[in-house]
Amino acid sequence: MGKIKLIHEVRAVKNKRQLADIIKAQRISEKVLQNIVAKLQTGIREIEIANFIKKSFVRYGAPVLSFPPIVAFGKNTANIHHEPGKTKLKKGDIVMFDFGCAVNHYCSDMTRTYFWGEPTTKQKKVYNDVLRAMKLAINKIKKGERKANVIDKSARNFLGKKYKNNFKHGLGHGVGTVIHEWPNFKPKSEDIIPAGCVMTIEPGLYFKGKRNTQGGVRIEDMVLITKNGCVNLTKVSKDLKNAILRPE
Ligand SMILES: [Mn+2]
Repeated sequence: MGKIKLIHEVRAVKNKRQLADIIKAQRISEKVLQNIVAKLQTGIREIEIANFIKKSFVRYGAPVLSFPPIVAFGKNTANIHHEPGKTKLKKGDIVMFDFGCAVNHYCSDMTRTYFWGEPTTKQKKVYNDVLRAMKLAINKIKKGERKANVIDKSARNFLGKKYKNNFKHGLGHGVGTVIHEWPNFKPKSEDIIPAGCVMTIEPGLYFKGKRNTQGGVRIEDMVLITKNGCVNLTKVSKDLKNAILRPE
C-alpha cells in the first residue's frame, strides 16, 4: 500500500495547468492594479475604485474574483479586512489594495500599499520594515526551510522587536481553488510546506493609536514553493520609491 495522503495535501500541490491559471490570474490583477493606480485622484472614493476594479476584471475576461476587493484610504488601512466605503482620498493618505481574480477557478492574491504624497519618516520606516520582513521569509524559504511556523517566525520576530503587537495575522496561506487553503504560515502551524504549492507572503503592520498615526501597511506577493527554493509569481514593484505617488 502506498503512502496515504489527505485531500488538502494533494490539492496544495499544483500541476502545470493549475499553476499557469494562477499566474494568468495574477498577470490580469497586475494590469488592473496599474489601471487603478492611474485612476487615483484626490477626492475619489474607495467604493469607486472597488467598482472600477470589478469592471476591469470583467473587461479582461476574468469576471470571477478571489474575494471582494479591499480598497482602503487613510486610517482605514489599519483595518485588515476593510470594506470599501464612501471615504474620499486625501493628500497624505496611505492607500491599500488587496485583490485577486480566478482563472479556471484558480485564484490569485496580491496586496500593495501606496502613499498619496510624501510619507512621514515613520511611514517610510514602517513600509521598509514590512518589506524587509517579507524578504526575510523568502530568504528562509530559499535556504530550504519548509516548516511553516519557522518561516512565519523569521518575519514575526523581526517585526516584533521593532513593533509591539502590530503584526496581527498569519504571514501567509496556500492559494488554489479557494483563496485561503492549506498550508498556513502561522506561529502555531505544524504544516510542512510541500514543493509545488503556491503560498502568499503578506506581512503587515497596523496602527490604531493616536488619530494622526492611524494606518497600516501590508505587502503581499505569491510564491511558488520549489524543491530547493521558491519563485516569486508577483511581478509588480514594491520598493518604497515606487510606492510614493504624486498627487497633482
Ligand atoms: Mn492573502
